Amino acid sequence: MDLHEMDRYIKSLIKEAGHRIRTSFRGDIEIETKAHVNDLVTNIDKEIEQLFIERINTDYPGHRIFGEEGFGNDIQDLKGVIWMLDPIDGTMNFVHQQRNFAISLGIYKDGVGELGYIYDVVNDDLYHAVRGGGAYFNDEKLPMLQETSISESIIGMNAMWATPNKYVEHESTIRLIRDVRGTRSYGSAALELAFVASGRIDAYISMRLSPWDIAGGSVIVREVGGMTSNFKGDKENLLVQDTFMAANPSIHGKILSEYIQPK
Ligand code: 2AM
Ligand code: CA
Ligand code: CA
Ligand code: CA
Repeated sequence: MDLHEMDRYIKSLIKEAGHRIRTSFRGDIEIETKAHVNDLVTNIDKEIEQLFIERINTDYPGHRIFGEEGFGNDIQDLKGVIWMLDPIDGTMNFVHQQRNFAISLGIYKDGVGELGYIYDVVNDDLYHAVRGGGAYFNDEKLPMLQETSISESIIGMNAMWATPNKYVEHESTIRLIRDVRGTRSYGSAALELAFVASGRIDAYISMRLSPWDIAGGSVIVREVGGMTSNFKGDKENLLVQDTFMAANPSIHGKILSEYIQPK
């Protein structure tokens, strides 16, 4: 597998998909709900996933595809090469705001993240990384994350963290909200991972994410020295939904041990 050849191929495919999404704003978008009334999906999410699948099947036969909308393969193990794709991460933002969403893609070989891409479609900003080759924001190499502290940090999290919930003790997470410099909630896990990698926020925590939400971003975050795990501190399992955190290495352990008490 020639990673650099694949990298060029993927960048071109992602830009083409992004162009299609931007063009879709001029037409009608069909919105449906999935698991619940606020869990949205559109015809564009589905079309973009199908575009990737057609291209991958033609140009990379033998590779498997794990996509959110379910048009890819039934993935039960991580053997071989798997493209983990979220065609639109932040569908609610896509529908309501026409911004703050991304295409998210991670390429894994035998369970190891080799390539990662997050494309902020509206801003035409591509974050990417090749394992061992550093992470990039467009053509700019991203620096390694600098040491920071909880009191100087901005944490990406949503408002559920301040409410009673089934995942964590919310008294502890309210203490985290008080102790940090600020919180942000962008509504796209992939973009929040891109912001951790580029140092715009210092951590991102989520109670429930799927493999395609984090596959690309984890590769990018790790290339700048960031840490990724579930709330138990274990490496993420790319076959299941789980809790997830990505953070600057100087605060990752502290957030887990002092502020997040899984139920
Ligand atoms: P999505 O837009 O691709 O569904 C904020 O909602 C973030 O959580 C988004 O990245 C969203 O991805 C993700 N997410 C994961 N599971 C979700 C679910 N069941 N409902 C809504 N958002 C979900
Ligand atoms: Ca979704
Ligand atoms: Ca998603
Ligand atoms: Ca999605």
